[in-house]
Amino acid sequence: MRGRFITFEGGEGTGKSTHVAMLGERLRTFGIPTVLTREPGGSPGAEIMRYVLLSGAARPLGPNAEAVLFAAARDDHLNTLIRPALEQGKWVVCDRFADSTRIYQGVAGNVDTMAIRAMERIIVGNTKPDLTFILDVPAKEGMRRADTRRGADGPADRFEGEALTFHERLRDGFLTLAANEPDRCALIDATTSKDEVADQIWRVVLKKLNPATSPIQFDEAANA
Ligand code: Z5A
Repeated sequence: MRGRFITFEGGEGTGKSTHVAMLGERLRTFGIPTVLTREPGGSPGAEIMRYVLLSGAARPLGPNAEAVLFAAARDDHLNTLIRPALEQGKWVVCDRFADSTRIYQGVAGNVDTMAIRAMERIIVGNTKPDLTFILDVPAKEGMRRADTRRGADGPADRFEGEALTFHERLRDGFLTLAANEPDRCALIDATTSKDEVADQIWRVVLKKLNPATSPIQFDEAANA
C-alpha cells in the first residue's frame, strides 16, 4: 500500500522546517517509517538546481525560466526519492512542493497560471500530496523570524531579499489556496508557540490520515 505524502507550505519564516522535523519525530515515535525532505532539492540532482535557484544565478533568466527550473528539480526529486519511498509504504514529509511554484512564481512572479498548472500536471501527475499544511504568520513576523535564524548579517537568498509587499502577496496567495482547497489543505495559525503549533498539526494528521491504519508495523519502522 502506498505511503502518505504530506507537504508544508507558507511564506518564509513561518516554521515549515521546524514542523517538518517535529512531525517526522512524532510519526517515527508512532512507528511509521518516515522520509523528511525539502524543495527545491531533496535529491542530488535537485540539490544542484537548488543552488542555482537560491543563489540568484537564474534570476536574470526571468520568472518563466525559474518556474521551469523548479519543475525540473521537482521531476528529479519525485522520480528518485518521493515515488520510490511512497511505493515502499513510507510516509514522505516535504518542506515545500508544487504549491510554492503556484504562489511564488504564479501569484508573486506573474507566470501564466495555465503554464504552471500544465507543468504540474506533467511533472506531479498523480503524486499529489494527501495533506498540505499551510503555516500562516504575518509576513513581517515571518521575515523577522527568518532574519533571527540566519543572523541579521547573514546573506539573504534570492527570495528572502524581496520587499515586504512581495511577502504579503505570498501570504495572500497561500490564504487563498487554503480557502480554495479545504479538503487537501489545513490552514494553521503558526503565531503561537512551537509546541502549540505542533499539537494543532498532529491533531489534523490523526483526523485526516489516521496513522494507526499504516500498513507498516512498529518493528519494521525501527529498521527503516
Ligand atoms: N521556492 C519557489 O520560489 N518556488 C518553488 O517551487 C519552491 C521554492 C519549491 C526556498 O527557501 C525558497 O525557494 C523559498 C521559496 C522558493 N524562498 N523563500 N524565502 P528555503 O528552503 O531556504 O527557505 P524557506 O522555505 O523560505 O523557509 P525558511 O525561511 O527557512 O523558514 P521556515 O522553514 O518556514 O521556518 P523555520 O526555519 O522552521 O523557522 C524560522 C525561525 O523561526 C527559526 O529560528 C525557528 O526556531 C523559529 N520559529 C519556528 N516556529 C516558531 C514559533 N512558533 N514561534 C517562534 N519562533 C518560531
